[in-house]
Amino acid sequence: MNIGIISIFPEMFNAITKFGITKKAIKNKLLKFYCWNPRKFTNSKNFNIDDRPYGGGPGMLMKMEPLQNAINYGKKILSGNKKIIYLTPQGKKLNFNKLKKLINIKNIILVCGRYEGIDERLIISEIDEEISIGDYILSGGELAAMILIDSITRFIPGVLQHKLSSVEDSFENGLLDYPSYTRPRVINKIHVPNILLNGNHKKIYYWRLKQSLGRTWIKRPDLLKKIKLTNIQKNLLNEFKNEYFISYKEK
Ligand code: 4HQ
Repeated sequence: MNIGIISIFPEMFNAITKFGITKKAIKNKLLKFYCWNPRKFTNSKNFNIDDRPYGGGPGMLMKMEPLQNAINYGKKILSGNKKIIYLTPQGKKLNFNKLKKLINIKNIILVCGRYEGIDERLIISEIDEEISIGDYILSGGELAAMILIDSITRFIPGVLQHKLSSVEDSFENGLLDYPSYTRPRVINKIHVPNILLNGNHKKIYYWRLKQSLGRTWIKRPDLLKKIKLTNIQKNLLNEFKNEYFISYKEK
């Protein structure tokens, strides 16, 4: 997968290219990363990339021409199917399903806006899709782009060594993760659940699935409404609920 960034702050992307799984994916050539700075694609003599909005009002807009030139340059370099994405609160909300669709695209170009945004005509003529990371305002599209890149990289085959089974992987089954523990066995008088110490993998598997279901039911009931549970899952969740109500009565 190739990802091209259009941004006037390319150094910000060191946060993903120099650390962690994303760095490793680039090193192993599973992800190829490009960055094009609109400032290098200006024809004006003072390298202006912003200008005042027609009609007045506060703030500046990114000019169309440098962005357009940078996008065209990127399109020339990348071969194969492409999608030009603009990060904006106007876009469709990024989620698991969206990422799964994007992973099939060979080249993604992410346009990062600054200031009050970009000239509307760039959206009309160049942008294939608008994506938002949430209902709040950032000071630029860069952080949003990095969130998209970080989360999509985890889906690239070969990036995660421990390919989790579909039941265990959170969100693959639409559920939250089960609780996890590492040494020591007791911290602040809180014990690691005994079942995890017995080495009975079948029991552990069902315990974890039950915890996943229970947690989702408590913390994100909205997620539970979106999926169809198997009979086994329904039974496990009922067990969880009964135990939960019993422990509630005891308190
Ligand atoms: N911005 N999800 C304004 C966002 C944003 C978001 C990016 C702020 C674009 C011009 N992007 N610039 N929320 O708030 O993606």
